[in-house]
Amino acid sequence: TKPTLAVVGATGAVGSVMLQILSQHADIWGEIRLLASPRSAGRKLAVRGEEVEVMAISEEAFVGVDVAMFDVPDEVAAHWAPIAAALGAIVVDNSGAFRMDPDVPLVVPEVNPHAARVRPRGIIANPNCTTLSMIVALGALHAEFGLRELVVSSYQAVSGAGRAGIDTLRQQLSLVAGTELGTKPGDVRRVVGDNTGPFPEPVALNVVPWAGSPREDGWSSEEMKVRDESRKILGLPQLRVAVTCVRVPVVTTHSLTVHACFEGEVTVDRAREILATAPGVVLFDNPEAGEFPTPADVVGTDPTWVGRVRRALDDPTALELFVCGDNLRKGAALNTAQIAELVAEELGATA
Ligand code: 11C
Repeated sequence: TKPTLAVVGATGAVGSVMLQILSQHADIWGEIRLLASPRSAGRKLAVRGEEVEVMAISEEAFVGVDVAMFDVPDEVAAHWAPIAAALGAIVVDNSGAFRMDPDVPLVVPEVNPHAARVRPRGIIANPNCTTLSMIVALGALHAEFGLRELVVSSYQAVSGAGRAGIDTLRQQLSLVAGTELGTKPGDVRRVVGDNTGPFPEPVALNVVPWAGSPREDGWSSEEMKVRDESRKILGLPQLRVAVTCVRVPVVTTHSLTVHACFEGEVTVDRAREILATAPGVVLFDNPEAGEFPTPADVVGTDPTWVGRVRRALDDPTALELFVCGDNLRKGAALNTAQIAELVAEELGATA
């Protein structure tokens, strides 16, 4: 019999992409249960071409579930994932609640698939969307060149902050459209008012050098996640990471500039070969023809797109890259689904 899957957080921005992906991928699942907060219970959502009624999360709802994909706030995951695991489900969790737990593997199937098999708590964590938007490309380069240091800046889409982030950007864009705003200090802020949603500053006509919540010494939670998670996924606990996370007025697809330093000298030709052949990576790099990835083209696609590959001018061991990845697909729903499929395969499921 095919395994039973639960999608927990089915109504969110990531949850709805999970349902699209389940409808597009090989149909390896038996029953698919959709779970969400009691507020969303009773709604009907389409998956695999059928309408399925959303149930409120409860212990009973997890009985008989083999694999559960979670996309809910950290505190909800912290409460319900262990309950689902105790009831026999293998949980694939996209919150930040378990990622750094030493008894929970943090998995990117193209980089460290073997890690998914060792899961003493019955929970596998899915990385943060910013880490995921670059790590497949970096994992491929690391396998050949040996990564020593990363310096990255992110250009993060508003859907990283869920439906509230998308709604906020759309409302702000409608307030500034057709105006001459953006020419005087504070003019955008005065029109947007308090309507900054999950962001500390207006995001329309702006860039905001902040994502997440404050951590020690001026760092943001998002920046700490990029550092901690990259180290864990690549198995490099001492990796030197410098990172600045920035929000930009893009709906979906995170971008990053990456300065990656390796153990020895690198060549652009070999780096391009690696990127062009790595599973899950598309090399799109011909600036003279105007070809490099941008969020407007990458959104809705699965791979990590890489362009602007250059060797650092002042360091023959370093590469400069520009990377884009759909933060709701590979950055969240797709990677979660890929992990769930690895587990299903281990349980003997076939399409
Ligand atoms: C953002 N990456 O773009 C964040 C959202 O740890 O999964 C995802 C937070 C997380 O705002």
